[in-house]
Amino acid sequence: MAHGETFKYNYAIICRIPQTFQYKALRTKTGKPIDIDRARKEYDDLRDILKNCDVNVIELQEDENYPDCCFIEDCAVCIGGTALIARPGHTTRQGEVGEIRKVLKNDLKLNVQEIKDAKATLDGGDVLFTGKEIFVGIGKRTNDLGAQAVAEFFPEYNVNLIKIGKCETLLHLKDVVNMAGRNIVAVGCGNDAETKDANYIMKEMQSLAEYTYRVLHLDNRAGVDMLYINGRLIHRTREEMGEKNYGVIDEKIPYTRHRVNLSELSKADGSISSMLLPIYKKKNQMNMLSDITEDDIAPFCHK
Ligand code: CIR
Repeated sequence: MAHGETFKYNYAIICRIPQTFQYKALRTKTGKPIDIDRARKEYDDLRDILKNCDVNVIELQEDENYPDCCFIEDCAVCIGGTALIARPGHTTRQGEVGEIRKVLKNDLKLNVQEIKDAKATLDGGDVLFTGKEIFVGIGKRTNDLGAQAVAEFFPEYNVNLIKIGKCETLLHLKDVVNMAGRNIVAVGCGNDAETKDANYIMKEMQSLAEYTYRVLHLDNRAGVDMLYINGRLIHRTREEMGEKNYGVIDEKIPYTRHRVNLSELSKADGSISSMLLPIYKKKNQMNMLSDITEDDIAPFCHK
């Protein structure tokens, strides 16, 4: 991918929130009940922000059979014109990929790839693309085979594998690290256990990385929940991340910012990036299979 094309997207696929989300969404912490109307309002706000970020928003109908279907990021890894269909690590989510596959293949005509090994699991939320290389977290949702598939299907990038199984505070790698801009990695600490996990991830990333990045330190998970897209940063509200983090972002990020409250969706472990599949499709990218044979071209070849 050419340098100017990283973090540049022209489509974003999102998926509406089903009614079943309210009581059946997977949650690592069962605490306060989810207010579905508020969750849908958060989704609408994010959709409106995306529409202001120079992307064509493709909105999928919710599927009541899949309470977590709004967390579409976990269903595929899309980098450049290639879309690798994920194999979600939680059984209740595995069927979500069917609809996504159709859109990526038939509507967007991307180069869609499948992981053949039935034992592999891979959630998109475990894959961090820095624009130059890829980090994959192997833990609760993604296993070794799933991570190896990322390396296999994106051979043009250095793919670094990080074991996150022992990080109790992490469901996905991107709960703790996200890109805040070109070459800027944001990392989120928090309570003792969160800080321990964040320090471990940063150490691993630093020892594996082929490139160097600036690090933006934030002191809670809401602070690090962000998405860099088309030269803009979408992040959580001041109220959710606190004054200190908001001040750090104010000071360090000079480009356009959009704020979204995600407090209901985050009760089911949702994050900004989890809500969309950003895609860059070259205008005239066509997947044509040639049926020309050697015999057809032989008369035109001078030996
Ligand atoms: C789940 O447990 O699968 C959903 N409730 C949350 C998924 C969030 N995905 C992500 O951050 N990539």
